[in-house]
Amino acid sequence: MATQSRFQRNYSRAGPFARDMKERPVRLLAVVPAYNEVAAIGRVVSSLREQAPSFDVLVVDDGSTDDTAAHATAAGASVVKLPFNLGIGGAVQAGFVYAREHDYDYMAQVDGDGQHDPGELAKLLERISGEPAVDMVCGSRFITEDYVYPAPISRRTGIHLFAFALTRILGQRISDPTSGFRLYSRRAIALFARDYPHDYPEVEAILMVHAHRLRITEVPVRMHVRETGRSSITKPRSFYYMVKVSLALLAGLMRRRVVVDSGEPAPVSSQHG
Ligand SMILES: Nc1nc2c(ncn2[C@@H]2O[C@H](COP(=O)(O)OP(=O)(O)OP(=O)(O)O)[C@@H](O)[C@H]2O)c(=O)[nH]1
Ligand SMILES: [Mg+2]
Repeated sequence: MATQSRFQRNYSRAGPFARDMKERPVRLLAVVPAYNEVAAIGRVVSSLREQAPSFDVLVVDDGSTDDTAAHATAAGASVVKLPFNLGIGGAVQAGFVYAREHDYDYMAQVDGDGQHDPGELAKLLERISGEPAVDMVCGSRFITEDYVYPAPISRRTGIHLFAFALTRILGQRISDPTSGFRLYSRRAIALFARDYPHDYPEVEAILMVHAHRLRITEVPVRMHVRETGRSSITKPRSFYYMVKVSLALLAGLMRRRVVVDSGEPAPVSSQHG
């Protein structure tokens, strides 16, 4: 069934997703990074089109060696085919660049393995347009106590460790920092189109949002476990994941960034001579 958030219904009053009579409709894009997801991608695209029909759907085929791109096209998605495998970060950043170049107002990120439920995008939309305004909304599996995400204890422990660290750093509760089910505002799209972590990017991206003084929040969602394809976090890669992401967090904390508030002069100026 097609879900429509309060946000969408409000904007619908003056025409489909029109903010008011003068402004253009709000443009929504769902980006699906996909690497060898032939078994799931058709279903993911169809369910996005049925359950989140206000979103355009872009599959970023990350150099797959199977028929992921063909199945995505057949199901009705636009497809950007990367010439070789960049990894999740590169694939998602291609989505940010596409969203920025095509002037989208909000971009959702949805996994191509069927773990996320497109029907729940309505919740994320509702929150991003609510008060106070935020730039990034993450779907979290760990907010409500009446739902236990069926992940191995080792995986959950890793997630909770990063959640603890980010909660301390940001000064607000972050419960699911590895979730790839996210919605971004224009400001977040612009930031990540310029600079997005390439390898296991989700945790580091939250730190970036904080460092650039954008706002983030979470909403509770349910997720399914991956049933087909191959996870990027295999057993041998788990150790690398923990070390790499921990180091990235430390480096991110030490990194100097030019942060500009609206009205401040440009941080870089050019001179003749
Ligand atoms: N494995 C893998 N996935 C990629 C790559 N590039 C893009 N992706 C896609 O990125 C999304 C997230 O990757 P996953 O491996 O599912 O990461 P995850 O959801 O944290 O891990 P699982 O819970 O084990 O599925 C999926 O839609 C992948 O198809 C890549 O180079 N390797
Ligand atoms: Mg997954």
